[in-house]
This record gives sequence, C-alpha cells and structure tokens, in this order.
Amino acid sequence: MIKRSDEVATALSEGRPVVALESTIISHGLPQPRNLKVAAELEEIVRAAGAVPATIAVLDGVPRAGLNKGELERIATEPGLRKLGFRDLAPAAALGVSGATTVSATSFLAARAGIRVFATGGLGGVHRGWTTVQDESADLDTLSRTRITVVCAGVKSILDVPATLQRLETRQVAVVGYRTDEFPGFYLTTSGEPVDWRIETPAEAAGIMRAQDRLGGPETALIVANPVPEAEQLDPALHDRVLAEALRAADAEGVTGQAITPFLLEYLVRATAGASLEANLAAVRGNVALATQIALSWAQD
Ligand code: PSU
Ligand code: MN
Repeated sequence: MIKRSDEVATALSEGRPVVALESTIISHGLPQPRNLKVAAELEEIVRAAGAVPATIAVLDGVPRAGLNKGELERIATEPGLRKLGFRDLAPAAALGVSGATTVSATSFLAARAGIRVFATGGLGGVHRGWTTVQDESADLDTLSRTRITVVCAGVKSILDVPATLQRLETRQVAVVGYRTDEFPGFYLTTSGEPVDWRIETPAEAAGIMRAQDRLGGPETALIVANPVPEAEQLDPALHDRVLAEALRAADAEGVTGQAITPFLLEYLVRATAGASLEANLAAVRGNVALATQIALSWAQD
C-alpha cells in the first residue's frame, strides 16, 4: 500500500540508515517559493551525513516514502493540496486525492514502511482554549501507538505547552531533552517547562529505542526534543507579543480545525517580518541533522 522509492527500499533492505521527513511543513507550514528550496535542503542534510531521506506524502491516492524532484515540487507548489492526518489517509487513498502528511500521518506511514527515525519542526498538541473547543492534534494519539522516534523542537508554541506535556505523559509517550533539562519552545530555545529525561548523544537515543523494543510494551513513540540554538531563536519578547496578536486574529476570523495551525504560523511570519520563519527553519535543520545521527547509530547493529 505504501510505495517506497527504489533508493529508500534498497537502503532499508540493506539495513542502511533512512530518515523520514514530513511534508505538511513544506506545503502548509512554509511560504512559497522558499518551501521548495527548504524541502531540497533538508534532504541534502540527510544525504551529506550519510543517510537516505524519505519525504512522505500522498500523491494521487498513493502514500509514498521517498519522493523524486518532480514529486517534491508537487508538494511545494500544487494549489489546494490537502493536509492529511492519519484519519484522512484512507479517504485520500480511496478517492485518489493528493496531500501532504502531518506528523500523525507521516509517523504512521514511516513506521509501516519500516523507517524508525523521523524529523519535523514542532509537534502538534493541545490548543489553547481546549476547554471550549477540544482541539487536540491527532499527532498525540498517533504517537501513543506508533513505534517511531520523532526529533522535534518541542511542540509549536502557539499551543498550550504544559497541557500538551500532560497529555503526552498520560498517553505514555517518552520525552527526552537533547542536551537540555527544559522542553524546547519551537521558535524559542525553551518553553520554560521541565523534561524528566536528558540525553547527551545520538547513541543514547538509539539505546532508548532498543530498550523500548526489548521491554515489549505498547508501541509508543520516543520524542527527542532538540532546542533551536539560542543565537537562532526568535526574540522571546517579540514572540509573545506577536503570538497574542495572532491568537486574537484567529479568534476574530473564526479560524478553527485543520486551518488554525497554518493560519497562526503564517501570521507570525508576516508579523515578525520573516524572523519566525528563520527560527522555524533553524529548528528544523537542527532536527534533521540530529535525526540523521540517531538513524546512523540505530543502523549500526
Ligand atoms: N512543524 C512545523 N511546521 C508545521 C508542522 C509541524 O515546523 O507546519 C505541522 C505538522 O504537520 C503537524 C501539524 O503535524 O503542523 C499539526 O497540525 P494540527 O494542529 O492541525 O494537528
Ligand atoms: Mn487540530
């Protein structure tokens, strides 16, 4: 059901390292035309470090792991391309629809394709105002029942971060800080929330993955939370001011459901004159580089 590119299929069959990359960040998370350049750049980071990138998306109803240049271009430029969470995969497949995959759909497809390590920007989570709208990203549910390692810069700071961490605890998803005791804040180096576990090396992440498998519990994910370097973060005061504005705008315009995350990210890019975009990209690049190191370590035995 999942079509792996020849390169990805060969690498997996030879036990070589593969890193899954998400496509919603390209189609709905970043502005054109920069998004296509970023998609290619992220793949290059993986290759330069000696692994194979597998960008995941659904094209004409076919879920794919590993896209060629033309396919990547479709994700970055196709007008009206859909955003697909896990629950959208079956309708998209049956109806021949194309779409970019979120963390939930990407995690599921990557795990099914035999890929264990995945890099993204920031996870989805519990939205602010949960008590009135009950908007909790499907990312959390999928991560509670998918054996995948996700490297991210925490969860998007547009969310209710403490509530999201509580949900991850309840859903039994392991969270470790990479060289930090604090949960990262996506555009910001820290969210101010503590994390219970800290690791210093990619090999330690691979060790935790092996321990997960040996334990044989429910098939949960491992979240490796990797902060954006302080020099590249968004100015925290600017972040707080503009985010408050963005949340008010979303409320005033009645934006809800799948549209809210792209709306807020885009608002921040405009209102910070691109500074939030640079911080987002710095976070993603760092995550892809770390995911590659973890995949290399994982493939070593
Ligand atoms: N990380 C980014 N930019 C993004 C996303 C993650 O740096 O656009 C996407 C991911 O695909 C994530 C989705 O799964 O946002 C969450 O959307 P929602 O809140 O609708 O589940
Ligand atoms: Mn949602």
